[in-house]
Amino acid sequence: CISCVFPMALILGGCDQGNPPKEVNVYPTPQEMDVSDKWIKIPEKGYRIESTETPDTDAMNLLKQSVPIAEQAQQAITIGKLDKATDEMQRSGAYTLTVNSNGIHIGIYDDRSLFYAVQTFRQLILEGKELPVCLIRDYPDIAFRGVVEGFYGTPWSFENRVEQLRFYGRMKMNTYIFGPKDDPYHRSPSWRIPYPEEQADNIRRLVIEARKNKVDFVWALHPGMDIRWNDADRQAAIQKLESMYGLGVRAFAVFFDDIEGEGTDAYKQAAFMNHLKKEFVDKKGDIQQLILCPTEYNKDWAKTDYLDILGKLLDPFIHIMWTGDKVVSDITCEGLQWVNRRIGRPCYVWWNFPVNDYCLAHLLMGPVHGLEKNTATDMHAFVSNPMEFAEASKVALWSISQFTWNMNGFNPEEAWYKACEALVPEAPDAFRLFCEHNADIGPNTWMFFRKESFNSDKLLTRFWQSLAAGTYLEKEAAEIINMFAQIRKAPETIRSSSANEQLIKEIGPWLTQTTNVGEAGVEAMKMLELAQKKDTENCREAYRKTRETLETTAVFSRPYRRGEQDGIRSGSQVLLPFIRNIVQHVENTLLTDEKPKEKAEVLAGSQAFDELSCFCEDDMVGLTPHFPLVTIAPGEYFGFRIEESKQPVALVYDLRKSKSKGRQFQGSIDGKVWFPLRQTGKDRLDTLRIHEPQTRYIRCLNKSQTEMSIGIGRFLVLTEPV
Ligand code: 14T
Repeated sequence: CISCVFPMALILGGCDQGNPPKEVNVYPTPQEMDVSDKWIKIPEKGYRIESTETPDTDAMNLLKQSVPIAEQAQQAITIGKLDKATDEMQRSGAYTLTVNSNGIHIGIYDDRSLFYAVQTFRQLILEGKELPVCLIRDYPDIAFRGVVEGFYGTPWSFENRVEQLRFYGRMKMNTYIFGPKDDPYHRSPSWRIPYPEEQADNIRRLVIEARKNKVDFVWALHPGMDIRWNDADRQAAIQKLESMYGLGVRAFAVFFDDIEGEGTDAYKQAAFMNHLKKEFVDKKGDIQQLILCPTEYNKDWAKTDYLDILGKLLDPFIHIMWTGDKVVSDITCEGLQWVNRRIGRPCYVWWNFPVNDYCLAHLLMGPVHGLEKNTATDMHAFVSNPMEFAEASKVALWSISQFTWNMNGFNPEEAWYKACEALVPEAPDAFRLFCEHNADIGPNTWMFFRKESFNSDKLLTRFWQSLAAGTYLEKEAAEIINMFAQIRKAPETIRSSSANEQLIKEIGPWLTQTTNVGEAGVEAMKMLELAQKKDTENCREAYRKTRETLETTAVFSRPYRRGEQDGIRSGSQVLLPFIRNIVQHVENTLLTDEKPKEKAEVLAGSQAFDELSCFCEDDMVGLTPHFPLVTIAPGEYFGFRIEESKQPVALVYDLRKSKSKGRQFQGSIDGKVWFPLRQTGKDRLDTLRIHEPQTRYIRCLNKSQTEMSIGIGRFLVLTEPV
C-alpha cells in the first residue's frame, strides 16, 4: 500500500494489534515521498557503506550517529550519483532515498545532497530501531535559502550563531549572510580595518561550523556611507575581502542600503562591483556567491533609473537583493516580476520578517504569511532578516525553511504549529499560546500588519458584540475567563519546563508581560460578572483591581533599552483592546461615576490633516502613524489633546524626511498659550521629557518661512495616570 504525501504528518494506516499508528515526519516536506505501511528493523550489525563517490565526511559522521556502520554488515547503504536525473534534480542538495528490506540507496547530486539525505534519514528512524519502507525524491525549490543577519541592534553572539548554523543544516537551509548593522567592521567608517584577532578567530570558527552544515557563510561589507570612488578605496575593499578570505570566507556581499550622498551612485556602484568580480572573485576561482544590496532596494524607493543601470551594467554573476514593494512587505509574484524586468535577472529576496528593529516593543512570533507560491523561478534566493533574538526567531525561520524548500507543501498555520513544538517540545501548547498573543507588530511606518490572537478573536468578538447589544453570554464568559487564566499560566509553564535557556532569556520580558495581560483579563471578567449582578460595591473593588493590573502592563510597556521608547507589548492587538472595552462597558453601565470626562483629540492646524487620527492606550496618547508625507505651510501645525485622566511624561517622535530646523515641538496647558518643549531634538527620532505636568496639548509647528513635508512614523506622549 502506497500512501500519498500529506504535508503535515503522515499517519500510517492500520493499527496492527492495537498499536498506535507510526508517524513519519520529515521537515521540510519532501517534494515526493512514498511511504508504505511496512516497517523494517534496522539490522543489529548495522550497514556497510558502498559508494561510487567519496562520500562527504560531515554527512558520513552524521550517518554514523544515526545507525551502526560496520564493514562486515550484511546490508548495505549504497551511495551513487543520481541516475535517471531529470532537470530539476540537477541542483545542489537534490537527493533520492530508498529504504527497503534489501537495504538503503541514496542518490546524490553533490555533497550537500548526501548531507540532506542523511538529515531526512535521521527523521525517518523510529526510536532508533525501525525504518519505514519508502521512496523519497527531493530537491529545493529555491537554490539559496537562509538568513541575513542584517538588523539594527545587538548583533547575535558567537554561541547564537553556532546554534543557528546547526539549525540551518537540519532545516536544509544553505545560506547565512553576516551583515549586522551594529558590527563596526562591517560598516562605515571601520569597514576598511581587518577584525581584531579574537573576533577574526570567531569568524574563522563560524566558517568551519557553516561548512560542516553545508551552509555558505556570506560576509557582507557596508561601505556606502563614506566610500570614495577611487583606487585607494577599491584597494581597501579588496584587502578587506582578502582578509576575510584568509579566515575561510568564500562568499561575499556588498550592502548599499540606508545611505545618502556619493555612495548611492548606480554607475559607481556597478563599476565597483564589477571590479571586485574581475579582480577578486575571478582571480580566486572558488567564490560561491557575490551579492549586492542596492540603495533602492524596494519598489517604494525605486523611483529613478537606478535599478535599470545596475541591471544593464552589473556582471551577471552578481545578484541583486530586494525587499519587495516596501521595506517591509509581502512577497508577490507581480512584485518580483516588476523588479526582475528592471535588473535583468531573478532577484535575491531579502525578506524583512521576523526582524523587529522597527517595532522593538513587539516580538514577531506568529505564522509566516504573505509569501506567494509559484514564485520559485522569480527568485534566485530567499533570505530572512530575523530579530536580534536568535532563538525566538526560529519560529519564523522554521516556516521559511519549509517555504523555500517546497513551496507547494508549505502551509503557514501547520508550519507554525510544528515550529512551536520543535522549539519548545516540553510545553508546546503553552508556547503556542504565548506565540499566538505575541504576533502583533503594532502601528508602524510600513503599515505592515500581522494577525495576533487569531485562535481567540472570534470568541472575544462574539462576546463583545452581544454585550454591546445588551446580552451577556454566560457560557462564553466562562470560556473567556478560562482562556485568560491559560494565558496567565503559560509563561510560567514555559519558564519551568523549557531547556532552552537562551530562548527564555530572550523572551523573558514578554513572558512577564503576557502573564500581566492574562491577569488583567481574568480581573476584568470577574468585574464584569459582578456588574452583571449589579453588585456595585464588589464591582467597584474589582474595577480598581482591573485598572491596577492594566497599569502594571502599561508600566511594563515603558522605555527599556538603548533609550528606545517602545517597552514591551503583548496581547496588544486583540486582548488588551478587549479588556479596555470591558472596563469602558462597566464605566458606562454600572460605575458611571468612574467614567473619564474627556477624550483625546487630533489638533489639526490645517485642513489638509483630516486624515490624521488619534490612538490612546493606558500609557500613551498619540497620532496614528501616517506614512504618506503631510505638507505643513509656515505657521501650520499638527498635534493632539491629551485626556484629563492622563499626565504626559515624555514626547516620543519618529518623523520621516523631517529636519529639526524650522520645526518646533510645543506644549500647552490651555491650548492657547504655547511653550517650546525643548529647543532642539534629533532630526528623525528622539524622546523629549515633558517637565510641565499640567500639559494637555502637544503640537509640531512649522516655524520656518517655507513649506515642510513630514512623514509621521510616531508622534505620541507617554503618560502616567493623574
Ligand atoms: F538592506 C535592506 F534590504 C534593508 O532592509 N535594510 C534595513 C535593515 O537593516 C533593517 O533591519 C530593515 C528593517 O527595519 O530595514 C532597513 O532599515 C531601515 C529602513 C528604513 F526605511 C531603517 C530605517 C529606515 F527608515
